[in-house]
Amino acid sequence: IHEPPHSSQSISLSLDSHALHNQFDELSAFSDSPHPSVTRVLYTDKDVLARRYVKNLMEIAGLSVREDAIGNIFGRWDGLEPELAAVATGSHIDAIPYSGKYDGVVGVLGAIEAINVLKRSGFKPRRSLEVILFTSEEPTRFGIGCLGSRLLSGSENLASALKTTTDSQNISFLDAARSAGYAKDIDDLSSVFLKKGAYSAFVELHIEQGPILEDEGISIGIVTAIAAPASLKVEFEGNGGHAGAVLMPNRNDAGLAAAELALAVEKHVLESGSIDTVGTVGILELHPGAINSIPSKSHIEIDTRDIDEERRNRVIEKIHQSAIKITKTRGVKLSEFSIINQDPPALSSEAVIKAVETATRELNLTSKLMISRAYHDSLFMARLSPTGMIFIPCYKGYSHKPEEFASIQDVANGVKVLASTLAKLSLQ
Ligand code: HGY
Ligand code: MN
Ligand code: MN
Ligand code: MN
Repeated sequence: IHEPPHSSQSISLSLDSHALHNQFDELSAFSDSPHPSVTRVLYTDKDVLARRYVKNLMEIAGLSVREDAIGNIFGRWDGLEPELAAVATGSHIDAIPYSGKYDGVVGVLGAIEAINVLKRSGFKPRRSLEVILFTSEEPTRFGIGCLGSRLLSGSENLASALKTTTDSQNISFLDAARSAGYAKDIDDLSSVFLKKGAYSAFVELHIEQGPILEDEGISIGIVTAIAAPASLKVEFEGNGGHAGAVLMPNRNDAGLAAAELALAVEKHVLESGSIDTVGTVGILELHPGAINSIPSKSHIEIDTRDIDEERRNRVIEKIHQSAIKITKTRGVKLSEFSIINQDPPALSSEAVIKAVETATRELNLTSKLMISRAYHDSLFMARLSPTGMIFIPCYKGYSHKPEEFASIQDVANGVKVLASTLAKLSLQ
C-alpha cells in the first residue's frame, strides 16, 4: 500500500497564464453572436465544438475523460488512493445570449490549468482529482438553471420533466441531447444521478459577477452561501382585436396585464424589507406582436432570489396574488402561473472555506468572506458533498453582458488558490 504523502507537500505553483488567456479567446470564438459577445446554448453546434475544445485540453492535461448521458464531462487524475472519494472542481461553458467569455469558463479552463500547475509542481494527489464541465448551467434553452448539476444531485422531478420538455422551437430535450451525441438509447435519466458522498469535496472557481472585490481591492472572494433562486412562468389571455376599432373600455389587454405584473414584481421585491431580495422580468413576449393588434396573449418569465428562502417565498406568494387581482381588474385570464424552480440556498462547508482561506494566506493574497447572489452549479453540488467557491474580481462587476472581463492576474490568482486548495483537500 502507498504511504500517504505527508499532509502539506509544499508546492511551487507555476502557471502558464498567457496560454490560459489565449484559451479564453479561442473558446469564446465558439459563439452564435458576434465578438465580443458570446452566445453558446446547450447542445447547439457551437456548444458541441466548445465541448470538444475543452475535452482536448483535458486530454492534454493527462486527465481521463468520460461523459454521462446528458453530457456532463468528467476529467479525472487518479490519486495514490483511487478507491477514496475524489475531490472535484468545475463549472460551465454555456453562455446566455449576448453575454461574456468568463462566466463559468474561468472555473473550467482555470480548473484544467490548476491540474497542470499541480502536475508541473510534482504534486501527487492522494485522493483523485476530477474536473467537471457541467452540461448546462444557464436556463436559456430548456428554462431550468443548473440542469446538469441539478440532475447529478438526484432530482427525480427533473429526470421525469426532461422526458417531455421542449425548447421554444418545440425540439424535445432528448432529441436535442441526441443531436449532440448524448442520451443514446436511454430515456431513463436517473443513470446520471450521483450518490451523496460521491466526492469528498467540491470547489468552484468563478468570477464574482458583482463589484465588491474590485471596489475593495481584494483578490479573492471566499463564498459562505449561495442565494436561493426561483423562476416563474406566467401567461395572460385576453380577446385581442384591432388596435383602432376596439375602444378602450371594451379591451382586456393581455400585454398591459403583463406590464402591470412586472411592476408588481418590482413593488413586492422592494417591499420585502431587505436589500437581499431581487426580482427580474427578463422575458416578456406579446402575441401576436403586431403594432396594430391588441395583445391577446402575454408570456412573462420572472426570476426572484434572496439569501432568505422564506422571505423569497413570501414575495412569490404576493406575485401570485397580484396576478389574480390583475385578472379581475383587467378581465383577462391567467392561463398559466407555474413555479419552474424554487430552490433553497446552499451553505459552503467550513472545511472547504478553511482550505481556501489557508491557500490565500500562503499565497499572500487578500481575501474576503462573502455570499454569492448569482447561483452556480455549486448550489447543487452542495447536496452531494462539502462544497465551496472561490471568486475572483471582474471588471465593474459586469456579467451576462459582452463587457464582462477578468484580468490575467486575477485569473492567475484564482487558479493558484484553486490548485493549492485542491492539493490540500486531496491530502485530507
Ligand atoms: O443566473 C445566474 O445566477 C447564473 O449566472 N446562471
Ligand atoms: Mn451565468
Ligand atoms: Mn456562471
Ligand atoms: Mn388592416
